[in-house]
Parts: sequence; C-alpha cells; structure tokens
Amino acid sequence: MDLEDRFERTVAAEQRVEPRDWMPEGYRRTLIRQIAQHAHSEIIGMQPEGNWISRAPSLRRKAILLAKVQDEAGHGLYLYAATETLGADRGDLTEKLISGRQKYSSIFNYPTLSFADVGVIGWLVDGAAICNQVPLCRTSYGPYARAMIRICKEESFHQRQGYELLMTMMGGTDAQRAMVQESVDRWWWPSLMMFGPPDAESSNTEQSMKWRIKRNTNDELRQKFVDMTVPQAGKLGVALPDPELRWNPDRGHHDFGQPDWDEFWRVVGGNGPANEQRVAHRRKAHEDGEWVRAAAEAFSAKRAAAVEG
Ligand code: FAQ
Repeated sequence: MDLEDRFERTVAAEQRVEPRDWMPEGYRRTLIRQIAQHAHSEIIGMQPEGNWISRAPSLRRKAILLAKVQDEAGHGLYLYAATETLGADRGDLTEKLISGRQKYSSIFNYPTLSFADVGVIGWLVDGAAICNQVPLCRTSYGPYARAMIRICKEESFHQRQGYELLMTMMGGTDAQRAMVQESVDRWWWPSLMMFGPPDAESSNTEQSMKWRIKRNTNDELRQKFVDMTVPQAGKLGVALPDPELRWNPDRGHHDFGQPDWDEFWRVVGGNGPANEQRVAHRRKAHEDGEWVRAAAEAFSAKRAAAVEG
C-alpha cells in the first residue's frame, strides 16, 4: 500500500494522523494555517477582556477575569505547540501575525466598551467557540484533537462564567439590564461571523471536510449556535437583535437573518474597528519581550556548554 493510500485509509477509518506519519503537503499546510489562526486568536483574544482587568467591579470579578485571560494564553501556547509538531516555527508564526500575513478571528477586532462585554464575550464568544471546537475534538490530526479536548473543557467553564455574570447583572438595576442588552446588541452579529463565511463562499471547507480536519460546515455550526443560544437568551431576559429570528417547525431549527458579510470581509481584511490597535499591541509585547528570549537563549547555551564541559 503506498503512503497516500495509507493516509486516506487512516482518515476514512476515523483513526488519527500522528506527527511522524506521512501526510499530503496540502493537509499539513491547511492544518498549520487553521491551528495558527486559532492560536493567534487566543493570544489576540486576551486583549479585549484584558482591557477590564484593572477596572473589574470587585475583587472576585477581577480574580475570575484574570484566570480566564490566563487560560487563553495557555490555549494559545498549546496550539502553537501543536503547529510545531507539523514542522512550523513559533517565532515565524508570530512574525506572520504581527506583520498582518496571518489571520486571527474577526471577533477580537471589536472594542469592549462596558463591563457587560466581559459577560457577553463569555456567553456568546466562548459559546460560539465551543460550538465550533467540540467537533474539532474529532479532527483527524491527533495533536490538534487532543489539544481541543482540554481547551473545550476550559471554554465551557468560561462560557458559564459569562452567563453567571450576565444573570447577576440582569437581576440588578434597570441600568445594569440596559447595559447587558446594549452589549448583546453589539456582539450578536460579530459572534455569528466567527463561524466563517457562508458555505458557498468558504474556500477551504470542502477539502477540509474530506480530510476530516473540519467535521461540520460553517453554516451547520452557525445554525447549531443559534439554536443553542435562543433559549439561553430567553432565560436571561435579553432580546437578540434579529427581526427575522423565529422557530421554524418544518425545519426543526430557528430561521435567522444574515450578518453583514461586507463588514465581515472588511474586518478580516484588516479594516475593523480595532485591528490596528490589536496588532500594534501584540507587536509591542513581542518587542518588549526580546530581552526575555535573549536571556533564555543565553541561559540554555550556558547550560549546554556546562554539560559538555
Ligand atoms: N475571522 O474557507 P473558510 C477563540 C478566513 S475562538 C477571520 O471558511 P476555514 C476562543 C479563513 O481563514 C476563535 N478570518 O476558512 C476565545 C479563510 O482565509 P485563508 C478562533 C476568518 O479555515 C474566546 C477565509 O476566511 N477559533 O479564540 C474567519 O475553513 C474568547 C475563508 O474561510 C478557531 O480558529 C473569521 N471568523 O474555516 C479566546 C477555530 N472565518 O486562511 C478569547 C478553528 C474565516 O484561506 C476569548 N478554526 N476566515 O486566507 C476553524 O474552525 C476554521 O478555521 C473557521 C474558518 C471555521 C474559523
């Protein structure tokens, strides 16, 4: 059996492709692209919420938020490690991110204007992330699938954290309830965009589904997210800002309106409300960390010399 046949059979049998196995170059490239984009999203995704750490309304909320943002750093590092098993270089991926040559999720290019945004990011953004990532626990590449299992557990915790915060605010004053509603109005459509363009415009889906890198299409997951979120919104007592949103008994799903796809492509193309700021901040952090990388390298060279000596 030639190498390509063996690869095809492994994927078809729902077994995992492992780092030392032969794989088509396109498969490797697609994985590096998707996992790197995901890793960058986690790292850039620390910024919108990080904005509120110093202004959290209580010590408890500050501690929770700090822990969540720290988890996101962990997810990013975990995912960069998964790309390294495919032969990618972490430094090179960071360079691509800060020079705008590699993407990260559109959602993190929107500003966080109130503390309710912390709750809404947990509820909607982590909720969308979970919908998208639970199927990736069955992705065909072993290290990615295993990373997803742990990441999904933490994302579920993050989502409940957001929902609990919003429940608390909805049980508060009229001003707090209004703050939550205003935040939901701003984040609803960008959350739907997280799943990527409609299937007809998704250049990678068909091949990624064949390779079982992706297990569902963008539209399937978007639908699942809407169906999951509508009852949660009802319980919370907030309205979702979509006049076309209604249950369709024939389909057994909710019908819903389309996000503004022109806005999506603008944001993906680098022209969203906070793209420049996000990338500039990441670049500065990377440059400010230069001395740490130099010190670590000097230390390991010294240790290696001591072992040899
Ligand atoms: N933003 O052909 P497709 C998180 C690009 S969760 C920006 O459909 P694909 C947790 C796409 O790269 C967020 N770009 O692409 C957290 C492609 O461009 P390319 C991260 C997007 O890959 C929560 C082009 O459009 N999660 O961080 C977006 O098959 C709270 C055509 O699209 C993941 O990355 C977008 N929304 O499907 C952290 C999950 N959508 O590269 C902090 C893993 C598409 O050909 C706080 N990734 N593009 O030039 C995936 O499942 C997939 O990559 C999709 C996109 C579904 C995102």
